[in-house]
Amino acid sequence: MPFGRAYSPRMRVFHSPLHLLHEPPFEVFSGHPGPAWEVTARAEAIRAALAADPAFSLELPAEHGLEPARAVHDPGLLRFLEEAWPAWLAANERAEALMADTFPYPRSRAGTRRPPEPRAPGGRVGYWSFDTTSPITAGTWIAARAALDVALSATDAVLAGETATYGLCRPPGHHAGRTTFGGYCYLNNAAITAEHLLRAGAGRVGILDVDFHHGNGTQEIFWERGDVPYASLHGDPHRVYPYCSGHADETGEGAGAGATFNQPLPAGTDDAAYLVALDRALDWLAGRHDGILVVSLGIDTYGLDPICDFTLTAPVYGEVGRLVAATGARLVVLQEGGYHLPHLGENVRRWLRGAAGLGPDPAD
Ligand code: OKP
Ligand code: ZN
Repeated sequence: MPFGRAYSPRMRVFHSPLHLLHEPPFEVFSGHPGPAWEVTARAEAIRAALAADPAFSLELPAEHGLEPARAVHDPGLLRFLEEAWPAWLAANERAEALMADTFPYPRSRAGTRRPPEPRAPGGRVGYWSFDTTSPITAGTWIAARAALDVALSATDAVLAGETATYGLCRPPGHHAGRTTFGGYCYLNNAAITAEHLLRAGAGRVGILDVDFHHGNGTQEIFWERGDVPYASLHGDPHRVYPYCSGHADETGEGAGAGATFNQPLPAGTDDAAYLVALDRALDWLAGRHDGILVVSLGIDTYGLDPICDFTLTAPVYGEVGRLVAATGARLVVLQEGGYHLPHLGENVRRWLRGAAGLGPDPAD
């Protein structure tokens, strides 16, 4: 195994100020154009909470280039994300954001040929995206690449010997698929991380997705693969976004048959019910990986989250972190969602303190 032994007394946290360049001005959801929920203040709140706690050391990421992303995403998607803003700007002098109005939906052209990628930026964006919550703005590509560098730097630290590291990724990643972006996500940080670990010789890499939403992109990327088992607990897609994936009978196909585990949960899921579901997910993952878990960490399971409907309380995050670390796996923890700004940083801090075996801060 290519792992080193460089232990740090403090948990290494990676973050990048470049996320500030991604400021989606709006999203369209449930028929309403409204303010974006995925805002810069989210990552700033998390960074501030961790910076104030001596248990964590904050570091900037190292640049990794696009090769790791190419191992997961279609080169056409990466090319589009890179070119989209300049092309849109050239065609629209006062452009605020780029978002699709048309999706080349496969069923609407059944029996006809697969359409070529459109040339107009306004058509191209629908070719590579799947929803109306993820505008592209001037700094989106830079921020998405920085979030990936954050994830990969956290990963390299684990490969060098750390037991658990945290990547403060923004924008998040688990909704982005091989050929599609959406759900506030442009590059799938967790999936690229898992692939990066595989290529470093880590053996099978498990992904535990505890964001409120199903990680449809991550599931799709590893659907037919047995080397990256994916377990997710999330709001039931019969009720909530992303609506079309995350049902319990989705378990993978081909070489990936049985390597996907979904637990859809009802509205109002509380701490006790959540811990039961977590226990099942950890049981399922046990023995399916070779000692490293990538965690897609969402705090949108919180009772006060403005766009989700579980009722978790702050102390449970410490317990979840503790239980995940108690599996004995090394952890690369990557930030996904979480939208109640006043408590977001504290809840992430509790999770990570639990994972570091520290228990809650006596000041809490
Ligand atoms: C991203 B992540 C509800 C807005 C929902 C889409 C949700 C994307 C979630 N008012 N918008 O998994 O937290
Ligand atoms: Zn979420």
